[in-house]
Amino acid sequence: MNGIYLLLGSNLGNRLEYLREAEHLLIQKGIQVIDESTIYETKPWGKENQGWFLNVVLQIETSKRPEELLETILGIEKELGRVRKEKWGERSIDIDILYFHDEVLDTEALKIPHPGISNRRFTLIPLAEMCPLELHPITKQSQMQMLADCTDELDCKPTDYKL
Ligand code: PH2
Ligand code: MG
Ligand code: MG
Repeated sequence: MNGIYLLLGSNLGNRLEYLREAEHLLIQKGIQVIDESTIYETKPWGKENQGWFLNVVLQIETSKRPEELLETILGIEKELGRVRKEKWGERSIDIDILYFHDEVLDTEALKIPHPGISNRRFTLIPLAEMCPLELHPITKQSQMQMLADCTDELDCKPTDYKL
């Protein structure tokens, strides 16, 4: 995997505005956004009775280490008023680190690559759009291969929204 990829998601309030604010704050904190996927409207995964999400993947560049990047992200989630109630529950903004080049980290606070990638269409579809041939650093599968093998069938619809 060549690059750092983040997944942004929102299913509360003005979802598009939360994604835009999150990108704006990332840039304000010195993180460069070098590519972005289509924005998708996606059926909630893991817990059904909540609103649909908007999801987008950003490719970024930063001189920060992964732990520092996580600190920045948690600060932005807080700034945008995220309240953590339950696992997989609704949220105004969620920012997850999917890949950090070929780095593998497994601590309580931070797991990279994100352990959910291979079974979530809302993550694999934008990744397959942006970097279809890049390999997962552990399984060595491409994003395209992972999408083809994925058994998740939840809707993930492209939108015309722009960040
Ligand atoms: N995030 C979750 C749980 N479920 N479902 C969709 N469609 N999109 C998400 O971003 C999402 C989810 C946990 O962070
Ligand atoms: Mg998440
Ligand atoms: Mg998260």
